[in-house]
Amino acid sequence: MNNKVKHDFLWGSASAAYQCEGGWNEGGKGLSNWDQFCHSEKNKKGFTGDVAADFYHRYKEDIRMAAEGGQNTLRFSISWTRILPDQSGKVNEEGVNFYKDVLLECKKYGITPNVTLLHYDIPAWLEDMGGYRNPIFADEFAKYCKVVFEQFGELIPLYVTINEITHNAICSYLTGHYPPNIHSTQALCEVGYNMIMAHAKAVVEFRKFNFKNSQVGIVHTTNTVQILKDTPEYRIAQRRCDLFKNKWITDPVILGKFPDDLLPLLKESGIDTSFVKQEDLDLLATTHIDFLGQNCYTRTLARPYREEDGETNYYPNNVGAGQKRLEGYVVKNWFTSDHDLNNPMNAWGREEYPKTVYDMLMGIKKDYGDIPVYITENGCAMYEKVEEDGKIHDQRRIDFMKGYLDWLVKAENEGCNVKGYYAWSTTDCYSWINGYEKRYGLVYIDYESEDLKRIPKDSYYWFKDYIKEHTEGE
Ligand code: BGP
Repeated sequence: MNNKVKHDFLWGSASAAYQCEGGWNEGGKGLSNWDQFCHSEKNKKGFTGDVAADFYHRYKEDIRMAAEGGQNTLRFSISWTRILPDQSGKVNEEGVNFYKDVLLECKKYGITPNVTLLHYDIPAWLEDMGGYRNPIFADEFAKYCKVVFEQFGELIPLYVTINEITHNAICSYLTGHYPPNIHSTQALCEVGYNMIMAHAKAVVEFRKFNFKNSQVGIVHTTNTVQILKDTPEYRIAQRRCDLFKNKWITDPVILGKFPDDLLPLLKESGIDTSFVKQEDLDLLATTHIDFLGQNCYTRTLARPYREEDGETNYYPNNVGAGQKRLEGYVVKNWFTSDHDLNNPMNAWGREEYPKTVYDMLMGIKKDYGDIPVYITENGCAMYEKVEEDGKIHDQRRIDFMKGYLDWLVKAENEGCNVKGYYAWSTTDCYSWINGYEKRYGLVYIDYESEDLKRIPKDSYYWFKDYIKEHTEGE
């Protein structure tokens, strides 16, 4: 073990259009579902992404700072409605030029762009037609992706179709705290299925271009599922939790088919699975991804479901310190989340468990062989403020990142095909529903200041040193 990753490892940080761009109604951009939701009375906290980190106007500064922080890659997303503002399909040149400028700026510093086509924000007009739940979503998404491939081609070497299908579908259609605020297990299944098909159809479009220097993948958030007791009941709960959290995404996108035990279990749970079409399954079987992006924050602990756990739901913590209930899931007759209270939790009730990155990478190797993997997000949520010396001393984030990164380096040294790591997030930004108090950035943003002043945190400098010390040939 040399404690270093290969010389061409990608080291960087990540963001998403709605969370960092701002400029919500500038440059010919159309309305997205998040613009619509945040401007409606359903937005109880009142925070919006209207300005966010103002990346739309300050991208040069942010890209320069990332490069100066030793990063050789950046992950960001394209806002669908900046490219196609309305249903007519007419391309918005101003939007295209904005992303071309961003890509040029990356090139200037030798930064490899890793670009997500859909990170939670879909057009408002499509949302009004049923959004992800309407099967036309898959075709509309593929049309938009085709335009992006045409416009940017090999300027983008790493294309991600969709960010976190599971989390997005669960929050939007099960818990219902994300737009369109629906709570229905039937809808959750339909939406998940349509998103997989949207991904598959986008991959079909991508392959038509025969790019030599661009690859396509998807970003999933794997929560490695573990159990605290090794009994047959716990192992059944573990498998069912793994199906619910991971395998219904990773199996179809990597192996081209849904797990054999999934549909029978859904039917047993009263789900009408008539939305599954043979022609879709045939198409899915022909698609494959070039790489897998894995967002990695924590693991999931599962235990057997009990009557008193109640109905299927996901309980997020969007309140932060003070909320008593820990983050977790109940899936009726499948499993319920378990908790190991000996481990540290963040203020939002999420377990911090660094070894999960190692367990996850080993699990992928076991189940899917040597598919290239990028850790597309990993980050530590904190309440933060500028200290008297004008700096942000985020030692807790440094300890968090060091924990996860040491396990990542170990996995790479032991033969896992992990090729990159992205800290969430490049700068502080909007956190879905939580607003701006929940910070993740390597760079602090003073939201009170007129010019949204950027201040690199201690973790920004620490990350730069870590990259140097842990890359071969540095
Ligand atoms: C992931 C999302 C990101 C980001 C992150 C932190 O699920 O892909 O967009 O938001 O989680 O989550 P949160 O802001 O809810 O704490």
